[in-house]
Amino acid sequence: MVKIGIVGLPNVGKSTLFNALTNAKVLAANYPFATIEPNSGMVAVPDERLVVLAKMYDTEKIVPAQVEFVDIAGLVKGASEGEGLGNQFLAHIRECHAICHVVRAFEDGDVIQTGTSPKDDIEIINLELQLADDGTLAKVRAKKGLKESDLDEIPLLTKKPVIYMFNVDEKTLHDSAKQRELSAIAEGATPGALSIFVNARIESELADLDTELKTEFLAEYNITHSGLEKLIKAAYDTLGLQSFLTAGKKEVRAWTIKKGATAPQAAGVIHTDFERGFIAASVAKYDDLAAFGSEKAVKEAGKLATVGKDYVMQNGDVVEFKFNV
Ligand SMILES: Nc1nc2c(ncn2[C@@H]2O[C@H](COP(=O)(O)OP(=O)(O)OP(=O)(O)O)[C@@H](O)[C@H]2O)c(=O)[nH]1
Ligand SMILES: [Mg+2]
Repeated sequence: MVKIGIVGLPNVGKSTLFNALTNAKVLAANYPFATIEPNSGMVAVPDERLVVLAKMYDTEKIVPAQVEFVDIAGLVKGASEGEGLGNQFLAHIRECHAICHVVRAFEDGDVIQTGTSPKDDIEIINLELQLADDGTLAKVRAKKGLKESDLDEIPLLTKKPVIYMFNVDEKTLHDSAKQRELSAIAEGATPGALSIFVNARIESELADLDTELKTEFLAEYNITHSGLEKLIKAAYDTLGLQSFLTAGKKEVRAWTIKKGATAPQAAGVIHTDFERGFIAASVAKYDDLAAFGSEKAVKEAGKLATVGKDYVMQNGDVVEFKFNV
């Protein structure tokens, strides 16, 4: 399962974002270091296709893909030397696949500001992550009998893909010039990193609502995609992930695989036996299913393909594997 660690300065809205993402109601408060113990929460990856397929296949059970989020204490300058609380919890971030770096970019005189500007704030955090990695490497090097190549195995923080999540006010949410400016700062700090823009407070206030109501309220703010959708999309893109689907009477389900994975590799995500005993797969495109209304109709239109072991999976493939075990 994909695991994403949330980092940033104190009081920038990390826990507020965490609550918006997971609806967990952890303490988010207007003082630095509100978070002490790390929070972790699992979230279903939003995927409307599952609902459509469940209707089509008359299925009760929908099993979405899941993502785990980890929220830790804010990091401060000097964290690597023990300043603040965040450093001791970086171990939790080390286990993550990607980092969500939350940067304050909202104006609110009532909320204590621990940083100075998005650019400086980002530099402080990235320097602390770098110093934490240096410390880890030094510790490992000090151990006798280790080869330099063993160092490649260490899960370094600075090697993880990072997504910059700018916590913005309503104005900035619709100010594309300002967003370009912030993206450029992120790009300067981490070339190739994706930037997303979320108003964590609005979204955390809507966290209780069911998806439909939430979508409606977000639309009132002219927000077309929730922070969760944006962050998960960015994470999947950065990590080179995609999903394929299985659908039947028993369940409709989304599975996460690497882009470029072959049919047997995809089968292996369901069960290692499926990969070993892979014979073929029958693949319908989700879009065809949605257009034709049923698997039968897709088949009659000649759009149900049987693929072999070299087939490279595509996003939205609805698959049935044939295998022997
Ligand atoms: N105006 C405004 N305030 C926000 C926003 N997001 C968070 N806040 C406020 O900022 C304060 C800090 O939020 P937290 O989510 O606790 O921040 P944190 O980054 O988890 O802080 P630590 O755990 O102390 O590191 C709270 O008072 C929030 O209500 C936002 O988008 N807009
Ligand atoms: Mg917090």
